[in-house]
Parts: sequence; structure tokens; C-alpha cells
Amino acid sequence: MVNKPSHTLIRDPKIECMPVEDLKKLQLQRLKDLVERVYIQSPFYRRKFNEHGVKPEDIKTLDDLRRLPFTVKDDLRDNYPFGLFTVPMKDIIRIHCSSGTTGKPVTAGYTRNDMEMWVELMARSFVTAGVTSRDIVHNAFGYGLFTGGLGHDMGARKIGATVVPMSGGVNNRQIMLMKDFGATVLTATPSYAMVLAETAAQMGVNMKTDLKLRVGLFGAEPSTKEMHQHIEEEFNLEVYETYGIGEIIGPGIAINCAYHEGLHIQEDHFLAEIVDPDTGEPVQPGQRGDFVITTLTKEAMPLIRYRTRDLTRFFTEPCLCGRTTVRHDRLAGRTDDMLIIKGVNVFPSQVEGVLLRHSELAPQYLLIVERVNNRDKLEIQVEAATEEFYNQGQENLEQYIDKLHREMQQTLYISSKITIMPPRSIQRSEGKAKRYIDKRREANQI
Ligand code: DLL
Repeated sequence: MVNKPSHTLIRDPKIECMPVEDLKKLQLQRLKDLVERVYIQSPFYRRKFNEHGVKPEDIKTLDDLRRLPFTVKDDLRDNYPFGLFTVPMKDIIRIHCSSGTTGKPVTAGYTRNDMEMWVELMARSFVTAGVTSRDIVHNAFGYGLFTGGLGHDMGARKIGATVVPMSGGVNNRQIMLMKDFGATVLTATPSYAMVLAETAAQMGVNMKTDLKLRVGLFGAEPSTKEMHQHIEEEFNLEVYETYGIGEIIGPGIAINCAYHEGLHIQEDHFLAEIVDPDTGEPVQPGQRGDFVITTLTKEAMPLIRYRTRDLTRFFTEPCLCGRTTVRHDRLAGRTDDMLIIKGVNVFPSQVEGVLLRHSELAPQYLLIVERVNNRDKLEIQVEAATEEFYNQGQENLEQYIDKLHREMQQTLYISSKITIMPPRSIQRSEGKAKRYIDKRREANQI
């Protein structure tokens, strides 16, 4: 039984609630135009299509999409910085980069139309979350080459909300300004939201009574249902989740509606597929796999069948909100972040799901994987929520860890060492949290 949501605002019902048949027609027309365009304008795609033995006129139905080759992140790296742009530089009005701390970043260019599309999709996202021109949006996503800050800024501005362009950092000041300005909407990574919750508690600010937050748009990193519940309880707000990827448009590709059952993909601009990560073949309906996106309308740097390496699945049954677009499930994680430990696949989000069911623990954790005497070892460090719990005495703590360990083993199917850390001892992040250290990778053991 689904609770009736408090609102079902839709910015563009003609598009978002379009009959599926009409949507498919629109997608096919846009796909044909895209393929013709890149074949003429992009030496990269022309070569790829030729190597694959496919021509623009071969695309007659949406199923023919599968005849086109995939594009992968290495294609973007190999063509760094502007090799995949399909318009002259004079038509590029913005450049963003995907996050990443090592090596060259992955760049994305935007024309004026691309920017308008992105802003419009962010406006749709805010409306979907019930945000209006009466709201004050405290934007704690980083501003700059990362798309989170500017994306949310532009979308909130478009619907006439008041934007506070905070970016990340200076945590005390964030709390002070949220309180003084009466912010009603918070936008941030889920992990940074938790840092802000902790800061507020240290400052003696009660987020439920001293702040006016009612809605949050969170994204840019995997987070569990348990993390969302935690944020909702801490802040007394309704959590919405946005999905995006710097190479495409940053946030705005998908957002969940007030029914909170999957994220609606903006299918008038993106054609989404889910394929088996190993074979590249479509998965069975409802199965998880690699999320593949084709940008139907992007001008500056269109991407065809882009393997995001994010793992998700589709919900195709109609949504009660009235939108006809397909939804994707919360991401299990990136294939790149999947740790293979003792031959078993482990995502940090699985560990998070277990830890956050325990109110004695803080939502701050780190997985450390190493290989000792040719055997994989997993240590899970997690903070105690309070000094009292941490200082309860070794024997009690050990009993608690034993129980937690059994619970963890039932989820992960491998054993681990669990270490309870003192409160506030694990490093915090202002953006995306780092949830694991794989010492095997650092030592070139895998
Ligand atoms: O993270 C864009 C973004 C900003 C999305 C703000 C949402 C909110 P990148 O830095 O290029 O772009 O990272 C993209 O982040 O492939 C996913 O692995 C992850 N990611 C993004 N949104 C979500 C989400 C931005 N809602 C990568 N849940 C993607 C889980 C997400 N992971």
C-alpha cells in the first residue's frame, strides 16, 4: 500500500505524461536525427559506425539502437579534451568535467541549446520534488567544474526559487545561514547532508525545530534506503534523489517522484537501456545491469549507447504519479566500485544498509580491503554514535560486534573484521564520500 503523497506537481505534463506510443515516436525521430548528425559531424562516430558496419539509414525502429556500437569512458579519455565535440568551439558556451582525482578528467561541452535543456530538466526535477518559487534553496553541492552546484542552482533559479549558493565546506556557517535565511530546501550529497546534521548537533541547533527544511534533493553518490530514512529523521524533510553524470548533463537525467518508487528518466532527451555488464546484451526485464544512455538531443557532445558503469534495473509498470516515463531503481553502485573479496562481489552500499539499521552506530564507515598471505581480508570501520557507547567497556563492545558480524555475514556472505571507532574519527567529505580503500589495488595485487 503506497501512502498518498502530499503533492503531485508536474512541470510539463504534455511531455512527462505523454502516451508511451507518442513518446516512442518522438524518441525514434530524435534517434534518427542524432545518428545522421553524428555520422556527418563526428569523425569518431563515423569511424566507429563504419567499423561496426552500420549506417544511419539502418536505424528504422527503436530496437535498431542495438545495432550501434557502445561508447565507453575510455573513448572520452582517448579523445581528451575536445575530440568528441561535434560543433565548432565558437558554439560551445560551457565546459564541465566529471569528478575524478587521478589522471585527466573527462570533459563535456555544452551549446546554448544543451544548457537550456539541462536547466529545463533541473527545473522539472525541482517541480517533481514539490519545490516552488516560495522556497529558499540552500545549495551545498560543490560549484565549479563539478555539475552538482551549478546544475541545481540553474534549475532552482528557473522556477523562481531563492537560491543560496553555498557550495561545500565551512560547516558551521552552513548551519547558521540555513537557520537565519529560513532555508526550506537542501541540496547536497547524502554524505555531506550527514556531516551537516552532525555539525548542527555540535552547535546545539535542533534541525527539526530550528530549521524550516521540508525537502531535500540528494545525489551524486550511492546511498541506501536506510540512509534516506536517516536523513529524513535527522532533518524532518522529504528526501528526493537526483541522478546524473558529468559527461552527459550532471544532475537532471532522472529524479524520483512523490511516490518514491524509482527515478523517472527524462526520456524525451535520453534513451535508456540496461545491459549485461559482461556481454553487453539486454538483461531480462527487471534485472540489474549496466545503465546505458543515449543522449537524444545533446548538440555539443552527443553520446551514443554510453556505458555509465552504474548498476540499476528498470521499473516499467505505470507510476501512480501519472508520468509515463520509465523509472530506474536506486543505484546499487558503480561496477568500478564493486569490490571482489574472496571471490564475492561486495558493494559498500550493502554494508551501509546493515550498519544504518543500528542506532548505536553513526552513519560514517570505511571498508579496508587488503591481501595478507594470499588471502583477502575485509575490515569494516564504523563510528560509534556516542562516546558512551564507545566507552561501554571492551567485553560489551565485543559482544555487540559479534552480533553485528553475524548480521553482516548474512548480507555479504563473507566474514569481516568489524572495528568500532570513536565518534568523529573517520574522515568526512564535503562532496562525495570515499567509502573504501582497496590496498590490493594500490599494491597491484589485483
Ligand atoms: O555526480 C552529477 C550529479 C550531481 C548527480 C549532483 C546528482 C546530483 P559525476 O561527478 O560525473 O556527476 O558522477 C557521476 O555519480 O555515474 C554515479 O556513479 C554517481 N551518481 C550520480 N547520481 C547518483 C545517485 C554527478 N543518485 C556518477 N545515486 C554516476 C547513486 C549517483 N550514484
